[in-house]
Amino acid sequence: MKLSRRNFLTLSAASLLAGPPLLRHALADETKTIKLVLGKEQRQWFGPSGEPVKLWGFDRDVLRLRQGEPVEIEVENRLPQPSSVHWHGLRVENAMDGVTGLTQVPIEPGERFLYRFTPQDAGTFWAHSHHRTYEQLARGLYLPLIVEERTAYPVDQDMVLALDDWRLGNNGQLHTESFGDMHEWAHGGRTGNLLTTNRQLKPAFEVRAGERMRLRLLNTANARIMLVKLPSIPTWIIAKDGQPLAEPQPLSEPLVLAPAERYDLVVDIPAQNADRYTIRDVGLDEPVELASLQVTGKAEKRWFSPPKALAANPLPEPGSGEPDHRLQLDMTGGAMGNLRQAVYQGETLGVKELIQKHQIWAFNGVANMPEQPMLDVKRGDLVEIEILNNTRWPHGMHLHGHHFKADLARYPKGIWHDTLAMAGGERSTIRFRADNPGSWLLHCHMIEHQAAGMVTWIRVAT
Ligand SMILES: [Cu+2]
Repeated sequence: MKLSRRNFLTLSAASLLAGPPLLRHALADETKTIKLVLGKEQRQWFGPSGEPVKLWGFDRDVLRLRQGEPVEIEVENRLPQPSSVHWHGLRVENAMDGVTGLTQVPIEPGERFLYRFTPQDAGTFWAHSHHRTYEQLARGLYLPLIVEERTAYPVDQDMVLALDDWRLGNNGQLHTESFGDMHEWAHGGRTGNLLTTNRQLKPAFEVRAGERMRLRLLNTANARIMLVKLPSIPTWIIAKDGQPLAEPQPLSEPLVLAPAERYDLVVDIPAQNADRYTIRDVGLDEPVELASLQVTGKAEKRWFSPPKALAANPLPEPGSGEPDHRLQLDMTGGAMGNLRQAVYQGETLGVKELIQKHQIWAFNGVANMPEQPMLDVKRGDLVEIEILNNTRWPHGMHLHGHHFKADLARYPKGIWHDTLAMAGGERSTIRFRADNPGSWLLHCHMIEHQAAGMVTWIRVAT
C-alpha cells in the first residue's frame, strides 16, 4: 500500500479522535481501482500498408496485480455482444468468477460490472471472456494477468509470452463464418492458420548475454495444443498454472501446453556471444517461429547457481488420506466416439437430435450443464475424481476456484494444476480440498468441446 498525504492526515486525525472505526475506513481506501474496457481493436499483422486485422480485446496488454492487495476492477463492455470476465486460476469469491449463467448475469453492451477480489496466489494467470467463449476468445477477448510476489523473484527480465492461434479468411480478416462449425466442435476444436505471441507476429525481445530471464508461457488458443520448443540453453520450470514447483525442474523436452495451461520458466542466456535464440511451436508439420530473443549486449552480472524455488502459495494440500468424496468422470463423445445418446437439458436425446442442438460430447452421459451439480460437498471436504478420457481426442480439463493435484507421470511430480492436458484414452485421478464455497465449473478448455457438451459443475456449501 502507498500512504498518500491525505490518507496519512486522515489516519492521524482518526487515531487522535476515534481510533479503530476510522482506521478501517483508511484501510478500505487502499483498495486499488482499475478500469478495464472490452472493445474492438486492430492489429497491423501484414505490414504498414496491409489491411489491419479487426479483433476484440482488453484496453491493455497485461494486467499486473500484487499478492494480498485488494482490487476493484470495473469492466466496461463496449462490444456489440454481452460478455463477462473470468479470472482464470485466481481463487476468487464465487460471485466474482465471471461465469454467465452460473455466477453472474452477462455485462450488456454499454454496461459495467465491478469485480472485487484479493489475489491470494502470486503467479501467472489470465483473464478472458466466459460468455459465448468459443466466439469471444477466438476474437481475442483475453488478457495475461500477473500477480507479483510479495518479494520480487531475482531475474534480470520478466516476460509474458501469450501464445495464440488465429484463423484468418482469404480476405485477411478473422474467419467468423466458422464460429459454431459442428464438424470442428466434434473433432479437435477451432484451430487457426496464424500463430502470434503477445498479439504480434514473431516478436523479437532484446536480451543481454549472461542474463537470467523469467518467461511466462500461456496458451490462449481456443483449441490448439502447443508443443513449445525452447532454445537449447539452460532452462528450468519454476511454476505451472501459477503455482510454484517445490524445486525448479530442468527442462529438456518441448513443453506441451494445452489451451489455458501456463508455465513459468527461468532461462539463462549464455554468456558467450550468440545473436539470436528462437522459440518455436513444433506441434505442426512445419515448426513455426513464435518469438525470438535477440542478444544485444552483455549483462554486467552473471548467474552461476541454479534458480531458487518461488515461495509457495497458501494452497490447501489434498494429501494422501481417504477422500470424503470419490467419483468417476466418464468423458465420451466426439468424432469416432460412438456416442449413442445423452441427456441434454433434462431430456434423453439420440445423437442426431444432439447434433441439432450443437451437442456431441458428454460427462457421465450428460451433455452440457446439468440442472444439478455433478457433486455437492461441504466446505473443506477432500474430493477425488477419476477422470476417464473415453474419447479419441485430447482434452484440457479446467476446474474453477481451486487448484488440484493429478497423478499423470509426464508432469513433474507433486505439481498443482488448474488445467490438465489429457491424451485420448488416458485416465487421471485428481484430488483437491474443496475450500472455496460456491458453484464452480469443471470443463474442457478446448472451448468448442465445452460449448458442445464438455462442462459440468460442483457445488461447495458454505
Ligand atoms: Cu476437450
